Amino acid sequence: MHGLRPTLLIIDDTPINIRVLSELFADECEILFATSGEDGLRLAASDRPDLILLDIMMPRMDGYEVCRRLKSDPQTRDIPVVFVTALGEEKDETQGLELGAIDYIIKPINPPIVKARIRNHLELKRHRDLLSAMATIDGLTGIANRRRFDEMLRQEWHRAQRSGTPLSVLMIDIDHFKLYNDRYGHLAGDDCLKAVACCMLGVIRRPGDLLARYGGEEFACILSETDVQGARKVAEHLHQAVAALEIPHADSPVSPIITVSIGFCTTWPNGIRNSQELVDCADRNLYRAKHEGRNRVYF
Ligand code: GH3
Ligand code: MG
Ligand code: MG
Ligand code: MG
Repeated sequence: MHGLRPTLLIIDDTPINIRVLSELFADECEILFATSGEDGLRLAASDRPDLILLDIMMPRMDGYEVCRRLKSDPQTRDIPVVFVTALGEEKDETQGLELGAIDYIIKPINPPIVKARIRNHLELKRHRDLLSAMATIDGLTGIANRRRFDEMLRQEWHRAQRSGTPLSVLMIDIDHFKLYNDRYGHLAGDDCLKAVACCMLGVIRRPGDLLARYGGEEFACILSETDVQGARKVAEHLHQAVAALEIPHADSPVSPIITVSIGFCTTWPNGIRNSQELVDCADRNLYRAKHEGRNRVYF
């Protein structure tokens, strides 16, 4: 969804058809169009529209083939496709729906009905996008959750393997947080987690990097294309930024304010063979940071 208005991609080789459909939706959608299947596929991949209106009879590549390709590409698979076509036989419609289209509209169209149907499909799409966004967000802090972390780590691991660039993972754990809850109460503990997450998010701003709540009072961070020196800078920045919040923690044995311990690991030169080893190594370093007195970075 780009901004507030959904984006509609119209693929049809006949310009007058594109015009009719564009005018029908111009007041509630951003309109993209293509006059060939090939151009339509390119636009679908680059602009990720919310819905595609697809003609069937087109030279070179017909709408069925376009739909087949859209549905076989992970990047475009989830975009709902609605056929809008003059082919009105039962076998045509069956084929369209079997290819994964959510609807099949036969020309000449009835504008108010088409408008209402597409509006309903867009509403469903909006709900689906919202659900999938919620499935990757931590409910308390609003940052990415463990599921999102695992998913992105897998992607970044493969990207780093392909490009030969380093990849770093940081594990961050609040020091003596049980004592904080004991002293200030669980609700204050929740507020503290939110403040720490928000503050660290202000540090992890580079596109391609990710800060996630890994569980409880533990956070994890993926730094793509980042070597040991780069990761160390970020870790120290995070460590200082949390301290700068100056959240009182009167019972902490290491400091009168909330602090974090951070362990990190970089793929190279540590001979890391897979993404799990990278996390395990960062976790071992976090353990060492704790063991050596907390409130520090270890790598
Ligand atoms: P250490 O310095 O070794 O990490 O000590 P710690 O007390 O932080 O670690 P420990 O694992 O013993 O305790 C973690 C605490 O974090 C206990 C748990 O109640 C608290 N915690 C985990 N998740 C939440 C949460 O969502 N809200 C609140 N308020 N507390 C949480
Ligand atoms: Mg046509
Ligand atoms: Mg802790
Ligand atoms: Mg912990």
